[in-house]
Amino acid sequence: MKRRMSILLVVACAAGCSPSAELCPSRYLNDGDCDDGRLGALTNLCPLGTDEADCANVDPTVCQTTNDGECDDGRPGAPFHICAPGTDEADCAGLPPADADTNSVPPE
Ligand SMILES: [Ca+2]
Ligand SMILES: [Ca+2]
Repeated sequence: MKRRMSILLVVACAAGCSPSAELCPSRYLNDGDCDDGRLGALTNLCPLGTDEADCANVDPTVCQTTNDGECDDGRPGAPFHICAPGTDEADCAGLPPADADTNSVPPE
């Protein structure tokens, strides 16, 4: 029974492991780092809302990834959006400033 389940998981993953998978890999659960990509998270390795144990006490107004060399505050051109607009100024200096008016509203 156990063996069959693990094979099934491998097949399902091979068919399409994508960021939209519903589960956070167990290695990222309860590791003390918020990994589900919400504002204030340390990483976005897990789908939003799947790392509740580690993310419960995260302050969404505090960027944990400042000065890591990657812009994380979701402004236009930023590769990541795990920090509130304007909170990763150190890494986002070369990009246009975050604009609260247009930040979360896609064009059209
Ligand atoms: Ca975690
Ligand atoms: Ca950063």
